[in-house]
Amino acid sequence: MASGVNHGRRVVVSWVVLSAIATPLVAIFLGPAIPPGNDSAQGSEQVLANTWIVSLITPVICLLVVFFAYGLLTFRASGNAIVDGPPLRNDARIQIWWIATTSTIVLFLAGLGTYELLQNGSGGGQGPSPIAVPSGPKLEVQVIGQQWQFTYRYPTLGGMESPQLVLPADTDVELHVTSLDVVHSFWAYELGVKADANPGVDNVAYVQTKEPLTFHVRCAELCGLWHGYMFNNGKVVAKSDFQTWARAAQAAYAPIAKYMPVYAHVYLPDPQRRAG
Ligand SMILES: [Cu+2]
Repeated sequence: MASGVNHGRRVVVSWVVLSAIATPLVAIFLGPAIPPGNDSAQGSEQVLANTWIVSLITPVICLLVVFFAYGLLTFRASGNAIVDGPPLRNDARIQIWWIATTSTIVLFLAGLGTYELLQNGSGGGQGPSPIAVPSGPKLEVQVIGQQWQFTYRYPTLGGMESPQLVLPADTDVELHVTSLDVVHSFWAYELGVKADANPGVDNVAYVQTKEPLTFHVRCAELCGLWHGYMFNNGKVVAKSDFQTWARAAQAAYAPIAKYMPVYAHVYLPDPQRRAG
């Protein structure tokens, strides 16, 4: 423009000011409020990753908003004049800056995600042989999907089955997720765990519990007529309460134990014994 106004500087200053205000607000108030919350180690990792992501994209969004708003307000044509400015092409400095910045952001987030995955394993299900296995002892619990409820088996408690997922607090848990019929998805929302339950597949997911709480379990894969009713509550309880619960549940389970298949990581019908 002939007015001598430095539009580029105005845009940059507005962008820096807006970003300096918005980014801390997003990092402090929005990021930590994003689900699933801090009720497990994996949940906390997801909250941390989400906080980084929304904080890093805030300046990018601010730039787009400022650039768009400034362009609309400043270069608005008046009257009936249809005038176009000179075309702008290829600013090498801006292109290099843009590519370097966005590449750095993407690589940083990939590095952060990989580091977190290797630290605590994933609550997302990593197939039968996970790359990232948390160190230390783990309580094995099997999640079995079937139309239309989840049941849970505890191999360290004699292969006992329970209709409710009960876990001890402050414990590393190794979930083995499978299905007896169609594809389901085990989703323990507050624990930050969601893993596909496929027939014939042992899908391993990890969760490190924290404080006692009641959490929601839902099926997250359309699995038939009553999919919408495939939910119940699970519980994280104090370690001593877990022992008490386990003894009571084992006693309740005892009469049907002899009808149950031996604990295994998948349960498929024996093809030699098909009824035809
Ligand atoms: Cu379902």
